[in-house]
Amino acid sequence: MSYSLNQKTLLTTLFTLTSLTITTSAAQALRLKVEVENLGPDGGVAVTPVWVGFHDGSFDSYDGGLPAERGLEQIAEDGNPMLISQDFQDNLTYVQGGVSGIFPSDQVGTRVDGMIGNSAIIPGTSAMSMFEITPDDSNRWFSYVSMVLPSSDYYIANGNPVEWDLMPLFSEAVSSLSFNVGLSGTITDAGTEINDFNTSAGNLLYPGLGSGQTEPGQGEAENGVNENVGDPYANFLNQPPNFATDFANLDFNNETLYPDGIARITITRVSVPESSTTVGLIAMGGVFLLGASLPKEFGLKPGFLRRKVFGARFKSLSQK
Ligand SMILES: [Ca+2]
Ligand SMILES: [Ca+2]
Ligand SMILES: [Ca+2]
Ligand SMILES: [Ca+2]
Repeated sequence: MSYSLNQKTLLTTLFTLTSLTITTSAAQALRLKVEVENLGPDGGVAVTPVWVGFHDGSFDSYDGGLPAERGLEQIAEDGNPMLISQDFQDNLTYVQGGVSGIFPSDQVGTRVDGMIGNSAIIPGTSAMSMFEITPDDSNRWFSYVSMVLPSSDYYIANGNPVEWDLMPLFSEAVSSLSFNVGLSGTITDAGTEINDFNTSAGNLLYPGLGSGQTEPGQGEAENGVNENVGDPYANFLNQPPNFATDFANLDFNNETLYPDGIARITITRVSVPESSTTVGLIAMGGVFLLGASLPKEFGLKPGFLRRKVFGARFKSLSQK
């Protein structure tokens, strides 16, 4: 095939522009791997796929002593991150000026969020996802929320929006950040659902606990506030006989059983993305993992959306 001079000029120009686009996006985005490992003992508590968000410090998921807002309630009761993700992407926050509610935030730049894992992360297992973030103030602070299983509305989360600073990763002072979550005394009851094994979630992971809830949102309203959990299952209704002995390893506040908390989160700086196409794929990955993470009662088989939309390539990028 031959080209006229003008065609050659046009092709050269297009190539140069494409290269510029790729170079620009490569310089702006930072790829991070976020891994969650369940550190609990055999028969210990599991966590639902972990919702994570990167923001400018303006997203506060909860305050102890205040009521839980809608997205936190949904993930704390059903492990479903759809609402918290939507509110996060809409630049909202759940606490402002010492009051809980649905408030617009003053987020500067674009928030990034997504999920780690697509099913319960049980003791001895881990899950990871890749994220493309902007390494400046807009994505400087890391937040996480995940339901503790089995429970009616227990969760782990950072209530302080500026607890986890990624600036040391951005500046390359360190290549990874690692911290333990769900340490004794820090697990929270959302105060939205009465603690009851007849309507709790995650029971099927623990034979002998009964079937628990059969659809999302099942359980009596508690009308309470976010509060740290004391004796984990002491106030659960419909406790099976021999609960204390048969399910002893569920006591997440026992520091002998959980010396390092329930889980460890590790955020690692991976590499500069190869092209703007890769950036787009991974940015969407978080969204589709939301679909893939939905429990069976939502009518979606795990991985359905992921396979349908991205095929094997997306799987290799986002999951292990
Ligand atoms: Ca807070
Ligand atoms: Ca509820
Ligand atoms: Ca409760
Ligand atoms: Ca429930």
